Amino acid sequence: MFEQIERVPGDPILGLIDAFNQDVNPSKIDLGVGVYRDAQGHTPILRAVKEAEALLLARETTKSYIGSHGDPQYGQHLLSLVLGSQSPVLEAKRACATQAPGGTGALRLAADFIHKTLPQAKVWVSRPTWPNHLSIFEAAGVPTRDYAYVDAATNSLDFESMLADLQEVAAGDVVLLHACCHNPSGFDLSEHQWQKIADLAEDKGFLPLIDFAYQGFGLGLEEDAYGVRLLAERLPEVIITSSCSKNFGLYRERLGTLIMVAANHDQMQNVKSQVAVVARANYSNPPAHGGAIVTTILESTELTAYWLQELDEMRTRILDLRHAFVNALKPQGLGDKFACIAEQKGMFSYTGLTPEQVDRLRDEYSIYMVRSGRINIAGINDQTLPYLCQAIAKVCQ
Ligand code: PLP
Ligand code: TYF
Repeated sequence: MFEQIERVPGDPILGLIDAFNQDVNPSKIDLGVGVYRDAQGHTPILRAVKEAEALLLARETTKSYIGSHGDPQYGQHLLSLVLGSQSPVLEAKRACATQAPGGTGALRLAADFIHKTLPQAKVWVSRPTWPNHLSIFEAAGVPTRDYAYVDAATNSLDFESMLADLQEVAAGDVVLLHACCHNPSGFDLSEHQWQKIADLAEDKGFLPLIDFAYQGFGLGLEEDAYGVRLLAERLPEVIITSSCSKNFGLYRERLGTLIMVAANHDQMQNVKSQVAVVARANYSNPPAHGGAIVTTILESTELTAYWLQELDEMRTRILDLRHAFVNALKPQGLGDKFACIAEQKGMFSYTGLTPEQVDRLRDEYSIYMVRSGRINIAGINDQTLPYLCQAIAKVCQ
């Protein structure tokens, strides 16, 4: 039977990893996949994580199942981290958390939940968005539409067009928003713009699904949650998918959380019961180790202090690199063209480089990035910055 099966292309972002590894040029630079790197180009295990794992090794007494929603203590910690420890939403007991295998797993739970319980709903995604968003909804059988987000001509956020497109959203549809550090563009909504989105959601009756994959990588842990908290507090219903891959550096442990916010406690319990059904049909119970690490960190003042410091170091390294990059492009006469890089938030930037320029950077200079012109800022370091800027200047001539 397999003779009829066609080969399909792999993921274009993850495919860059293989292409980069095979390149023998010692000057090669990897600005592709969105993984944090330190000044030495490593993706380190955080000290808080290592110490939590040592404690877990000594303390752990069972490997039995943890239940479809995961560890309830972990869930409580994530609710506080995402919604705020003093959140009126938590006070009203109208939010619940389900531990999931990564932010991706949380998104798939959300997609399956929508398919199962809101079968009329379409999901609206930003144009552009993380390509896996489209794959996840397609796999779950949920139709998607898109709304304007980036103006390609000026490489900037086009909020007016975004609002205009969202006017077309039907009541009961779902609008997927990036909480912060928009992937791929790095263009985030201001507080004022979030308020406009909240007004529109109220007016139109759409359901926001907020993807929160980079909490702590933009302006800070609390600041990055502005839009999430505003919508959860103002609207009766919100879906949030959070990831611990980046902010705890737990990429391969697969740890994320689906947070469902309902109008009241009773409706939340109904929704929660449906999420359990969806989780059971997917993978039954989530993996426990990542959640146990995060719970151990957040229950220790000492480990929490280490974690907050390490997270801040990652965030400020990216921020410093953004400014260093724009400054290094100034002598090449490209300071203005790439000025937006200092303004964008998080790990990613849309550079405005064309697919042809991206191809030349790869073929002639062994510099790897997504063909859309997206770069992972954390892939830059002081040693590679001059070579990178010279190469960009050459392809922009
Ligand atoms: N959402 C966005 C926008 C992402 O960029 C990512 C990946 O990094 C994820 C969700 C999922 O992350 P993970 O499944 O690794 O937790
Ligand atoms: O956008 C990125 O680079 C990260 C990592 O299928 C990633 O979100 C990329 C592609 C993918 C899964 C994760």
